[in-house]
Amino acid sequence: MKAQENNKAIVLGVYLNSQHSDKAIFENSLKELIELTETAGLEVVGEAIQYREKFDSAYAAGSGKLLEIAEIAKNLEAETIVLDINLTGSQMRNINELTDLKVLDRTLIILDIFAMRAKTGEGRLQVEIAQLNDRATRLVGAGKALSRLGGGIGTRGPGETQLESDRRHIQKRINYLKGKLKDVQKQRNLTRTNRDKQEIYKVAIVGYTNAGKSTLLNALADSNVETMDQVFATLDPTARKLSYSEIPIILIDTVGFIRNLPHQLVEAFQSTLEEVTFADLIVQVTDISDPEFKLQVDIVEKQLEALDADAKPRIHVFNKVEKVDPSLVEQIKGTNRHAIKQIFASALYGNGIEELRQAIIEVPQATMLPFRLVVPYDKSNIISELQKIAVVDQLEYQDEGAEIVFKIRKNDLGIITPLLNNK
Ligand SMILES: Nc1nc2c(ncn2[C@@H]2O[C@H](COP(=O)(O)OP(=O)(O)OP(=O)(O)O)[C@@H](O)[C@H]2O)c(=O)[nH]1
Ligand SMILES: [Mg+2]
Repeated sequence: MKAQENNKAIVLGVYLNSQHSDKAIFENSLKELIELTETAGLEVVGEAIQYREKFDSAYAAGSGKLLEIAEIAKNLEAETIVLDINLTGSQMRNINELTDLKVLDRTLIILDIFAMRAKTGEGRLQVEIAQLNDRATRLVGAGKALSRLGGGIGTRGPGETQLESDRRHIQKRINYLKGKLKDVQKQRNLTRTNRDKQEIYKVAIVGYTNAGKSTLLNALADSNVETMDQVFATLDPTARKLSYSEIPIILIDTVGFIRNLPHQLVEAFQSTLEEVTFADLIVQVTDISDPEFKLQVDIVEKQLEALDADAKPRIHVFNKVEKVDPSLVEQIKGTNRHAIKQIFASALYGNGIEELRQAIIEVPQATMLPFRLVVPYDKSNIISELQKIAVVDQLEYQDEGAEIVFKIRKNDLGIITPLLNNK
């Protein structure tokens, strides 16, 4: 039998007495890192916390603690250590030389999950750029530590040759990939311009990873986008039409947010995240059953600010409501001052979905103007023109002409004014 690659890991969190005011937040971050590590395909066989005043410049953690972990790792046959700190290249090398363990951090783990999940050409290009940028910043001092990671985690994506090459080589490859990405993005921009021309209302579904965004999209669009009980199931923005709406509305599923999202990923995924920047309405999804949901709301809030999307009209969906005590719902009501509306929903079981659909439809309609006209029969082309751009509520044929009751978007006033004057 072929020897299995060792994928056992120990996770280490370093608690800074000076920086971490809230221990629960620190512990949850560590818990999340363990889940991320397992998602990336490692088996977490041990976890450790070290309390310190500040990070050690050479090792991040204390060398004594690291040696202790190296010993435990030997007993548990683990070959990898994952730290909940972002390490510099030389810290990685030092830890590697001290412990003889493969060294990973939160950023490398997240980058690896993204590399695993990226399915489209655009997604793959974006992840590879992020990985190369990450590698370039750690190159100084990393020595062979980076290349000694070997196959598997931390190296999925760009091949071995890039690992060994210098910064300039990496930069050349980044530029090449960025060029290719530009070509792919032209197509996305074209699609967006077309939607803009047709004045299709765009709704971006955003939220923490695993909040239920794709499940919600499926419920609203009767679609079948992949959902998983795992982080970062969705990387590519997927667009679907909102069902049961007279006016065309496009829902766009987006990549989930997470605390300490590596900035290289935010930069590389800029074009994907632009779907949020260009949206007319934001549907913010929060998993209310997560004990940490308030922190998740804060993180999403910050990301929306960074994307310049925090002033857009917003509906806040508190999802997985069937899992929580109704008293929690009472507590939360009216707490998001950014949102036009808060809706308590269960995307999986359908609660709140119709309320949400109506709320989404009402936003563009609120900026629509109502009209009532009687169109003489010799001008009936006006009716067919109106049917193209308006929401027709009523059409009745009377003696003097056709009576039409309709709503149009304010932006379309320019189109219909000549029609009306010409009547
Ligand atoms: N109990 C319950 N589970 C839900 C609900 N909505 C979604 N889920 C589950 O939550 C998990 C994550 O759902 P997704 O829709 O994939 O979440 P997402 O926000 O798209 O996640 P990423 O794309 O990974 O960021 C899946 O296992 C869903 O079945 C809900 O209302 N109640
Ligand atoms: Mg998803």
